[in-house]
Amino acid sequence: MLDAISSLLHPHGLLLRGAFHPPEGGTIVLVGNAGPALWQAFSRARRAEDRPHELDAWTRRVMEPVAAALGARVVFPFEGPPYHPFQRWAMAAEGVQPSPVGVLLHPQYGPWHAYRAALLFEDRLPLPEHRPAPHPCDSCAAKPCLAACPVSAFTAEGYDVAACRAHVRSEAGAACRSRGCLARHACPVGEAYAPEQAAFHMAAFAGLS
Ligand code: B12
Repeated sequence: MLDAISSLLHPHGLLLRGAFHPPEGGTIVLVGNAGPALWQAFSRARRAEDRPHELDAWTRRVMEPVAAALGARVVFPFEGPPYHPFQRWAMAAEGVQPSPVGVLLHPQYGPWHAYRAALLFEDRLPLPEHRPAPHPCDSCAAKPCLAACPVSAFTAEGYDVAACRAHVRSEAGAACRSRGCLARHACPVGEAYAPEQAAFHMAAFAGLS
């Protein structure tokens, strides 16, 4: 079944990120992206009339038929509030743990990955055993992510969203807008999104798209 799901996702640049059995029964399968494939597939199929939420609209268009073909329900990270707990699900589904700046760190992709949908199955699908990998942040003494933010938005008290967004929208925030979050870039793990994709996500975050 997992192979069948992966094959349906592949043409759209989407990955089966992991799956788990929630206590309430059934199976939750997480779908997401890492690497350049999602951006390539989305760029071919994007529609201007979907603005300002082009990626969300594309994700629905792609995932609803996939879910129907599999007899699953599909839910999305952008539905809410209240939001579906994608980060909690991700920690249960695959070897990711929070980085000091909040985004979940993947042992291979670093901070450069995201979740796009979850397929909810009523059945308890057989799943391969989960082999936990070491969390890269545990052996990262320097924690360059914490020092890289130009407005020190990441503190012991949490993430200062207002300071981050104001900076990204300002003239001084040009590097964050064009390259993507500098704290994520400071992470030594994983390969950053291409500038065009990074700029797209930052514009959406800053309300500039
Ligand atoms: C609201 C939201 C935001 C808000 C507020 C975020 C905030 N930190 O306060 C804004 C708009 C500011 C935002 C910004 C960004 N976001 Co955001 N956001 C969300 C959204 C839609 C809902 C989060 C939520 O409230 N969930 C509800 C709770 C109940 O869910 P939960 O999974 O149980 O939450 C648990 C985890 O979050 C965990 N947790 C989170 N951080 C930490 C840190 C520590 C130390 C620990 C122990 C636990 C922990 O604890 C929570 C309680 O159990 C999610 C999508 C989703 N549905 O989850 C994306 C999501 C979290 N965002 C994501 C991203 C990538 C970003 C940005 C980097 C986007 C960008 N600019 O490129 C930025 C920066 C975020 C940052 N550095 O923290 C990704 C994270 C992927 C990942 N690798 O982890 C998500 C999952 C969306 C996705 N499509 O994948 N975001």
